[in-house]
Amino acid sequence: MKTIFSPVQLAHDPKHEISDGMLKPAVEIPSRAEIVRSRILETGLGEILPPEEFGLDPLARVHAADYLTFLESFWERWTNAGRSGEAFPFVWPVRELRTSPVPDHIDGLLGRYSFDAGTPLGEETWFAARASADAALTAAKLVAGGERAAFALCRPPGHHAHGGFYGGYCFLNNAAIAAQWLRDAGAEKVAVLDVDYHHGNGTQAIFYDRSDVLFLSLHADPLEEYPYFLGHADETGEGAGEGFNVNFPLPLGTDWAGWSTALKAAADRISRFAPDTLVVSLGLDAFERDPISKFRLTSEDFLRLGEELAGFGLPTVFVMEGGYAVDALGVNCVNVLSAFDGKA
Ligand code: SP5
Ligand code: ZN
Repeated sequence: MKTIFSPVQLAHDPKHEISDGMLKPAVEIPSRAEIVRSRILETGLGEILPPEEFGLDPLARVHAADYLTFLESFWERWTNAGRSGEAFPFVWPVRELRTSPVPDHIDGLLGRYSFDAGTPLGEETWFAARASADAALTAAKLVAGGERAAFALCRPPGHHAHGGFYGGYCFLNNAAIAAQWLRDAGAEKVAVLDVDYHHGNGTQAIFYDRSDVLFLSLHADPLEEYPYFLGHADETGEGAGEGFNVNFPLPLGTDWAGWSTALKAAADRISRFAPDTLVVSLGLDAFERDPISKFRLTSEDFLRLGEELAGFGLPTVFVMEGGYAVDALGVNCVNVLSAFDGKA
């Protein structure tokens, strides 16, 4: 299958993140994309094409206009405030605090438009995030045009980004943007299956009240794992979307046996929904040696995942999400894609 990737995506190059309550080296780094790109070339998965530029309109179908303006103007505001380097929010409008009026001060803005301190925002972030979203849109367009599947080598990732705030290394929700674009291009029903180790809180929230986009997520139980505040099994959708959100929170330590049981249940739900197109939020951080995760999938299990996904028999847009065992990320990611191609 074809891969979509732009070197502009490498320009977002964070040095640190705040996680585990401490300032730590960033894990969502440019080499993640480079190793996947090398593995694609090495294995001959298919052509690697640059994204088309889609402009702001498809982003604005998913994200709030004021949020996009914040991301676009962030660096100017940050430097005008005398700041330099990567930015971290440190105060948020939780519970009784107000989200409006939106503050004028940069520190207020950072808190208003984020949900964690683990996601550094820098000079090039906006450009890299846009290129990443363009990669997802280009892959969606290829599939809408008749390709069986396409791979958006997205980075920065997207599934933690909500309509109006960033977090979890994510700024623009690439999978949601692709799913919405597919709807707008004529697909009546789209399913988004999120196999990243972490719950896809942003994607869930974006489609929570809708029945035209089915969201399913296999992830570590939020009682024990990031993002902690969304991803429970009782989140089933609301209003018209009731029954169109399906979470599979799984215990830490889950291996292929437990994970694939949930995958089968997800497959059944997708089959009943009968979507025109499937978007896979392809996180590879369920891997046994992932440095920030606690599932036990092996590199061979990612081959099985690719085969299972091919078995759904759907036009499929793969959108890369997390995965931080950089040395193995190329093999694991391309294992899914090549096994899919082998069975498709
Ligand atoms: C896209 C994606 O996978 N985002 C994940 C964001 C997770 N950020 C919080 C990381 C907390 C890591 N805790 C590791 C504990 C073992 N050292
Ligand atoms: Zn993840």
